[in-house]
Amino acid sequence: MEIFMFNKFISKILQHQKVAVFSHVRPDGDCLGSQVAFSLWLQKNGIEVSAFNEDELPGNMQWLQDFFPIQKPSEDKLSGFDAFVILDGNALHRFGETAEKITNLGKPIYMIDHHPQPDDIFEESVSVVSASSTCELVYQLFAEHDADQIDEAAAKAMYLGLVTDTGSFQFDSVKPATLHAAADLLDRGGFTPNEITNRIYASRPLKQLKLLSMALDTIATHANGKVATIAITQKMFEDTDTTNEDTEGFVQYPLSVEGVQACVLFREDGDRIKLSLRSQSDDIDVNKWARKFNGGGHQKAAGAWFEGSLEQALAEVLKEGEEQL
Ligand SMILES: [Mn+2]
Repeated sequence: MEIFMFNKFISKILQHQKVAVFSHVRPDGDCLGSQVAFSLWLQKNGIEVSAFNEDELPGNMQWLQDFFPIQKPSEDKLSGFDAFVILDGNALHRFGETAEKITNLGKPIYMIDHHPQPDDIFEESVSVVSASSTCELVYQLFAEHDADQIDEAAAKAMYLGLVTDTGSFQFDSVKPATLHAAADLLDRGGFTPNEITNRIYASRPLKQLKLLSMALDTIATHANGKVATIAITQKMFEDTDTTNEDTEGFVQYPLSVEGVQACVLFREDGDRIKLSLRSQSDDIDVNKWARKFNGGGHQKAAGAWFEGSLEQALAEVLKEGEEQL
C-alpha cells in the first residue's frame, strides 16, 4: 500500500466548508464505522458535516449514533453542501434514491472504498481493492494526516468495521497492516476487543437463532463437495418472526463445511431470490459468477438478484457454478 495515498484527497477535501457523508443502503459495520470516523475527522479539521443513510441502522450498531448522528437524507436537506463523500461503495446507486440525485447538484463527489470497478465520476477517490475494509483505509487517512486525531469514538467506529468486514480477522484480506491498524485503534481508543464484539455478536435475539437453525438444515454440497448452498425461505421468516436483517453472517456457515471452496446463500424476497456468493479459493471468482446474474462484488464475496423461484435459482446458479469450476 502506498504511504501517501491520501495526500491529494486530504488537501482537496479540507478546502470545503460543508460536507455531506453517505454510507450505503442496508448498512453494515464497515460503511457505518467508516462514515462515523470520517465525519469525526472532517469535524476535527474545521468542516461542518452531516452524515446520511437511507436505511435504519442495525439494532446492534445503534450505539454509533452516540458518536455521530446519522440521518435519513432528503432532497431539501442536501442543499447547501459544497461537497459529498460516499464510503464503502463506488457507485451512487448503492447509496439510495436521494444519493443518486446528488450529481444534479453539480458539486464535487469524493469516494473511499475497497470494491472493484469504481465509477469515474469522482473529484478525488481512494479505491484499494486489496484493503480489508473501508475502515482500514479511513485509518490510513487519519494516520497520514495526524494520528493523534484518532479519539475513542473514531477508534471504536473504525475497529467495528475492521472486525465485521473481515469475519473477525479470519478472511484472507487481513494483512499485517490490518492488525497493526486494529492494535493502534485499541491503544488509542483505550478499549478491549470484546467491548465491540459483545455489542455486535453477543446480542442476538433468540428468534434469529431459530431462523439460523432452519437455514442450517438446508445446507447441501454440490460439485464433489466444493460448493455448498444454504436457503432461507419466506416461510422461515414468517415462522420465526424475523426479517432479512436477521440473516447477517449466515453465509459463513456453508463456507465452513470441510472441503467447501465456495458457497451461495439463496434468500426468497417476494418473487425474487437474493444471491450471496462467497469463495475462499483463488480458483473461484464469485464476482464473475455473480455477474452472470447481473450482480457483482469482490472475487471472494459478491451478490446478485435472480428473478424466479428458489428451485430455478438453485438449478441455474449451480449450473453456472459448475462451469466456473
Ligand atoms: Mn466494506
